[in-house]
Amino acid sequence: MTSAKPNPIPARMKGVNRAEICDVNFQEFVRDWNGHADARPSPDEAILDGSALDARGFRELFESQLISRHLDLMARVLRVQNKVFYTIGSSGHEGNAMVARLTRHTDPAFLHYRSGGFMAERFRKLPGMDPIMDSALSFAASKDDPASGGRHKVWGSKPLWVLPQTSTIASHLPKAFGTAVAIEQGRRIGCQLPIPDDSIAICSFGDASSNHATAQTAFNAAAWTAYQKLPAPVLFVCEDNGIGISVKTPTDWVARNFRDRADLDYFFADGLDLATGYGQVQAAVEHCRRTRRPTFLHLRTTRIMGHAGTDFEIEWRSIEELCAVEASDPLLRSAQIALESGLMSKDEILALYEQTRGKCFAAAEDADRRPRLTSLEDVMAPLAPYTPPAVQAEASRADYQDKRITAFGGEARLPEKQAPRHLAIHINNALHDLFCKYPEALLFGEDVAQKGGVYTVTKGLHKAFGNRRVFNTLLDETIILGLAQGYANMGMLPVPEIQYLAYLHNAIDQIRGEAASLQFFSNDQYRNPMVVRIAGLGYQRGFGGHFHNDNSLTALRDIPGLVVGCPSRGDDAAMMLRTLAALAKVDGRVCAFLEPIALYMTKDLYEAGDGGWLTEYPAPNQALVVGEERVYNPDAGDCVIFSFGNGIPMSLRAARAIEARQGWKVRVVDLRWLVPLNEAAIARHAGECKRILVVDEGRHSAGVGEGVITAVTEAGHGAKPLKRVVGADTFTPLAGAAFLVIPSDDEIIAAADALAAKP
Ligand SMILES: Cc1ncc(C[n+]2csc(CCOP(=O)(O)OP(=O)(O)O)c2C)c(N)n1
Ligand SMILES: [Mg+2]
Repeated sequence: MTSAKPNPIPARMKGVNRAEICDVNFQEFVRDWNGHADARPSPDEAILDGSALDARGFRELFESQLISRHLDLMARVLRVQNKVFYTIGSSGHEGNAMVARLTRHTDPAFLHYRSGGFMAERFRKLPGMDPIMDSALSFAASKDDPASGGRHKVWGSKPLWVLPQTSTIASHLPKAFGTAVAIEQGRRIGCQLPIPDDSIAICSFGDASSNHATAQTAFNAAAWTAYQKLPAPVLFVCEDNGIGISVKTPTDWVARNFRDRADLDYFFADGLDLATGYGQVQAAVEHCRRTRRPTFLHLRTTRIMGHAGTDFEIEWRSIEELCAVEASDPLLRSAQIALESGLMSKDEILALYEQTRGKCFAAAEDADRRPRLTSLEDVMAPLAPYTPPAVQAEASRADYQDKRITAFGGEARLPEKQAPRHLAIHINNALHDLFCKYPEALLFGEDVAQKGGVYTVTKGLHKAFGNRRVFNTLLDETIILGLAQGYANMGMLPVPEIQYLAYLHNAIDQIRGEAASLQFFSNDQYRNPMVVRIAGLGYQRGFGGHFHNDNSLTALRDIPGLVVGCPSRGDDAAMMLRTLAALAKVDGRVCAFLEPIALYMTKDLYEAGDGGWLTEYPAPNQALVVGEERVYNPDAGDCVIFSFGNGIPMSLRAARAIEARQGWKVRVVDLRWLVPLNEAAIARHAGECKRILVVDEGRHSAGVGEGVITAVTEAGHGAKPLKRVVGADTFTPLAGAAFLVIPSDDEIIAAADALAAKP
């Protein structure tokens, strides 16, 4: 008896360069094929018996697959020559081209980095576009890259509605869900959508990514929505290749995890076989478009050529396993279909293969000769557009008087005609105004609707503007911010609320990595303007602990392009809100409005009953200038106190005491705009005053105060007597102990004493 031995693996197959091996495999497979070929089908005939795909469709999909493959092969070769700067490829995933074929170019798409086949196929939807050259320019980080202008290798296109993604896995799912919801909501609030009303949002991702919290929350939110019979036409496409970098997904895990989820409708499609998979993908797409329900398309793929060019799989996987994976290459199956159906001869396939290779290399060489980004100015150009005159004009535009009169219940009840009020009331009034001014504005978050927010700041808005514009979300900050991006993508003005600053942090990537980066990575072709309201900072009496008194805004300070405003009084808040909304509308900016909770109800400044912190409501044509500080006692020059938020009333009280103790005249500067800091203004005040105090209610490390002192020092005023009064590097404890960790009036006065003691 002879025992069956596995065929030995030929030496050629044991090479390190798996791209080269897959390349040769394809050619050998075609050359060695000796099956039966049917008579050539006509273009409208099914490519194989029983297939939903016709011959014309197959031929085009096959071409898209080959484009995607050769872009990968080209990248592997030219990376080592420094002509290409990205090698994460789509090889093994090319079947995702079917999803593109079966959807429209106006269905917004948020793509996995392996969705090259999808991209190549979507290019067919508009005449005159060149998938190879456009992609090559992105691979080469060329300034001419139509997607990102050379800032990253992204799948992106303005005309094709592919919004470029970062490579943080799963981070795009919440905004894809948000976009799906926005497609429906836009119509309901009478907002003209930039795409057809029956569009769906598409979002692709890997199997490992499907486990990520950010992905899971998007699935959950979609199901939560569908459960309530609300439409959420999002097509989640899980490109399941069974592995994430080097970690295998347990066999059948994706099916097991998603097949039976309530209100997330599961479809499977074989992405390795166009003839079989096409009808399966079609069923999923049609279901999503028709039912407007969240749909999970489990697309079988494989991963060949490793995670990226730097992943030498041969070092950590057995050669047998590697060869088995490579044998499942969907391009081999496509070649087989082309041959068996009689659609193409071996020579035709090989010629198409080489011709596509030639085009990819030629495009890459051409791209390499194009200019790259060579100046910092160029790099940053789309990051934070700012057109001051237009923003100012928009901020002070007050052509909605009739609507406000209705909203406030009559001319006599307009807020500017009322007695001075405190911060919470003015924010509430300003939000009413904002909603009159922008019919496309939406306010949403936790408890913001009927209850009017935990501090009643949004009270009355739900009643005045209705469910469709003011609504509670499910309890998830990531989704709140994902929704915001979706609404913005569809042309609305989202005003999401984060209930407490402490709860921003679990979701901050939605601002840091996603919203704030869209203009950058799309070369300002896509914008997701929004005004995120965040209640925060410390000093609350009788309510508290860390989570309601988080005083660290460091996480917001270094987000490129973000604008953070923090009003300390009601009139500033109203005018700041108008400016932030204008900045969002005019320049597409992502803005944060940090509301100091402890000042919401503050009425007095120096002593009980003085009403010193009440302000008049500014008429709707008044707005702040971005970056402009408020100066108290501008002629004083003995000492300047820089501060913001709660620090302002404290500093004003302390200034009075300091004037009495030291005989100084004290200037107090409310920075108001915390990101970016107005360094020129800080330098000017520091230059005009003899001594400098910085009052920062944030933490000792990495707080706003550090930025102020840096600006002072860099402007050459570092030698002046200077002191910082700042919170401690600790979490905030409960009850009265909270006041031990944050600055107080007395500490400011003591700091001035210390300055006075300096020569
Ligand atoms: C939030 C986050 N964590 C980690 C990574 C690093 N990373 C990049 S791709 C990847 C694996 C993803 O696997 P899968 O979702 O299956 O996609 P595939 O690459 O297999 O197509 C990891 C861990 C990342 N990009 N983002
Ligand atoms: Mg995977």
